[in-house]
Amino acid sequence: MKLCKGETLQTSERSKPAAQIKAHLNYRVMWYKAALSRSFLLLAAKALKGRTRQGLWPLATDGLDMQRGEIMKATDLAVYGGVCTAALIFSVAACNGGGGRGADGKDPTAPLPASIGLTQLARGFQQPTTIGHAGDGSNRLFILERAGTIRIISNGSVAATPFLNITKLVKSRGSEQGLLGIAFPPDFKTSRTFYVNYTNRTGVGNTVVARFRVSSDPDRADPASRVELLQIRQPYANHNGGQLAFGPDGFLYIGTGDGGSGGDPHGNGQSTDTRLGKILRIDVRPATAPYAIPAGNPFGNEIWAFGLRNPWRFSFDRANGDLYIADVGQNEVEEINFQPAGAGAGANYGWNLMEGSRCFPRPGCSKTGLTQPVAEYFHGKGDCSVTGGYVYRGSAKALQGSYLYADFCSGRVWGLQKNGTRWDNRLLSDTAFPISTFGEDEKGELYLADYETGTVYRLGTPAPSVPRPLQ
Ligand SMILES: [Ca+2]
Repeated sequence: MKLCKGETLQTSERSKPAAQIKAHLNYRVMWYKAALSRSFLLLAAKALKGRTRQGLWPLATDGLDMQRGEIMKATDLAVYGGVCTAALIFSVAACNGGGGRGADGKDPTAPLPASIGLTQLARGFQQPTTIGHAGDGSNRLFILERAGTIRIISNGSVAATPFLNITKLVKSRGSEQGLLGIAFPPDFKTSRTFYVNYTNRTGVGNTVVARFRVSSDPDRADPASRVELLQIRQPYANHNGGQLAFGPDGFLYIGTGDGGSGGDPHGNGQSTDTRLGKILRIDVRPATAPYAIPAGNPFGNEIWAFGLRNPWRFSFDRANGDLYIADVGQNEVEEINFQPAGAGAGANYGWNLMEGSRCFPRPGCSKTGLTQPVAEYFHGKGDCSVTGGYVYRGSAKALQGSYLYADFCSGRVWGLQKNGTRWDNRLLSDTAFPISTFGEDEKGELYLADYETGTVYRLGTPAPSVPRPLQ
């Protein structure tokens, strides 16, 4: 285990998990409440949205006491945000887009689409956190459930027996805790190993990255094969990151949150002596045990990039290796960060000196040396917590080259696209559910998960409308 300095375990857990949506939303909308009648808003909520987010999991929690009181309906936030003036604002030009890369034919980019369609693939999952694939030709999807199980979708059917069940190892009491990430290495077909990220039952719930091996049955992992690669002490229950992904360099990348509470009280995001608030990069190839620090890591430790608050989801563009990091904001700003393939070692994404492109917690910071997001949006219109996605490389030509991402609270989905030095962005869908994660399959098709009902959808272009027959 390679603990960094400054990772002392704290007992003053200020952030509690239950009903986080209530405290989280209350914090952000209390001034709305003061100005507007609750009864009016609830009526308006029912009329306009009809959505509820009871007992759900806001990834942008901010260290308030989450234990007490009622669960707040997200309709409240949707309406408060809609009625009030906190308009969605992007730092990018909201225009039609078009052109872009693709001259080499490797990463074709279509103009930003006008919308997307969703087709239900499977349902019945319990709080799905991650959608992954093994890259072994089986085209199975692996759905992680927060409490600690992994279930397989094969040919559209959900296997009755879980691929893995580690609920006894996983602490999931806090709404941001649980089994949070999976990655299959490029050599999975021969190594039959894979990696998971979860919070364990030590302290408030430490972050663990562990390796498992598949049993003789390809649809069953061997729970006894577990090898723990690293463990990171968590001072608070929230902001655990959780994403795992192998980069085009073959190294394992790990997203970690700032340790939690609110405002990053220990300054973890800006410290290069802790693995909290980072994108980590380690070499897990068989010759190194439990892992090695790759040459080229900027600080000689696990850290690849820093200044992150809670990079719940990040992904590599399978066409070119570009890295997209969606970092969940504190009070006002959700952001998308970008690293071109081959660049970005040691990038500082600003937290907790900045929240998005704004100085935090007040104006007047020095932005020198800080990498600014390529896109951001403010809370409001129901938006409060970004769920990063993927650059679309599936079969729908209209979606090619668009980075698709969503907001957990509002259910809205956007497309983002780099066109030269400009980033174009467009709202593509306003779904009625909380989107906890996106996922790719082996062929590059994209999926997303409705956290509330446990439904997995496939993304594509909208089905053509059927003309109504003449009367
Ligand atoms: Ca930032």
